Amino acid sequence: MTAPSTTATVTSLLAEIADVGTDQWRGGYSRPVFSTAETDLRGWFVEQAGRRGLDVETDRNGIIWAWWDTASGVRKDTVLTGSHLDSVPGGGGFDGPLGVASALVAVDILKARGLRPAKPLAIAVFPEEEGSRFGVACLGSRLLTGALDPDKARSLRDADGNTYADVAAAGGQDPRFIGADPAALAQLGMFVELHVEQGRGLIDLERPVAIGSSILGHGRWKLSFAGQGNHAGTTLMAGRRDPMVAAARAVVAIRDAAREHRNARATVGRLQPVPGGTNVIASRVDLWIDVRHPDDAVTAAVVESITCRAELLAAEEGCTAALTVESLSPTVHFDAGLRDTLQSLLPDAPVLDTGAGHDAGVLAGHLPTAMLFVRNPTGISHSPEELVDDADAELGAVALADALAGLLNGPAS
Ligand code: HGY
Ligand code: MN
Ligand code: MN
Repeated sequence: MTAPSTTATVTSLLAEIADVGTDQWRGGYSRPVFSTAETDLRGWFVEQAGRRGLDVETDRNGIIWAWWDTASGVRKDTVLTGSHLDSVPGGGGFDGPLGVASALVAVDILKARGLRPAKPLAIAVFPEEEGSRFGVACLGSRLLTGALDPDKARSLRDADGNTYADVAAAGGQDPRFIGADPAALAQLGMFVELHVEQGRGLIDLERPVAIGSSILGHGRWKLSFAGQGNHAGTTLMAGRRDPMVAAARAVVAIRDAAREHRNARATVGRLQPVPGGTNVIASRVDLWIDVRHPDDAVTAAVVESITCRAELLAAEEGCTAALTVESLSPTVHFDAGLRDTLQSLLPDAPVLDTGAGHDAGVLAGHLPTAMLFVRNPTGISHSPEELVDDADAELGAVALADALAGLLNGPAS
């Protein structure tokens, strides 16, 4: 792996956006799609890509494409890389932006090496990968691939009740034209996404970079408890139908349901009482559940168990419970051929699975897809404690450049 002769490094690029979307209350970053912060990051990427002579365009789904075209200008068999710029609330600075910054530096490295790609190279920035604003993970790549119905997307609402359609329109994206884009997919030959590792695999293996093998199946459900809202002071405890008590019991029951299956994970990270007053017994409480397991049938069994427990404890509290699915992603195994090619190009990189979802998991159903992971010395993610050491960040970009070089001049997929 030869280091680049350009000035930009992954660390210097990430330093340029280090102040964008900082969250003083939660810590870390809050960069929801169509927020000022995320819009600023998109502008930053467009400027960086333009500075590298890439041909930049934003499509009708809000995906930004930065093209390094061949002399012919024909966009076929493209080697695609990239990631996302949006974050979870109070997230780290590497989940998403590391893959985007590494892609820019990989282009610098390949240009510095004098590469004349035999196929086009493109960097994509996918919007709303986290699903933090509108609830559906990988919204941009799901629209691109037709995995998300455009009408459903247009009607998704954020916590303030704003629809995706209205927010997109205000952000300059015409919501009438979102939806499957087979012409865009037809230009692509393969996708390699570099991402910060969201776990401890590379810490334990003492390696800086890994190749991805699979993504754990995962889904999101909304569980709503309805009861009787009332005054906190004039309502005796006997006879209350308090959905907050039902929800609190459900959070423990959800943990217990996951514990019954080895390797299952179930998380409640978000709970919203309505109306949410200190001196008010809630009339409704919504909570969201993230369930994951390598076997999709086990994920379904955990959700079934949660449903039964929720209905039972709701009845005991004089409330009702309703569960609705928000998004579902089956376990994805990356393309074995592409994974093997990456192993031959990066012989020092071990192969790791991941429990985190990615746009690569969505695209994997449509073209050969792979991932590279860069060591995170804290092993923590979706938190301000997420970290990548400077040296590993640069090694990740060089590994991506080596992988892309091999793929750009390899056989057509
Ligand atoms: O939730 C996930 O697994 C990913 O970080 N969006
Ligand atoms: Mn991510
Ligand atoms: Mn994430």
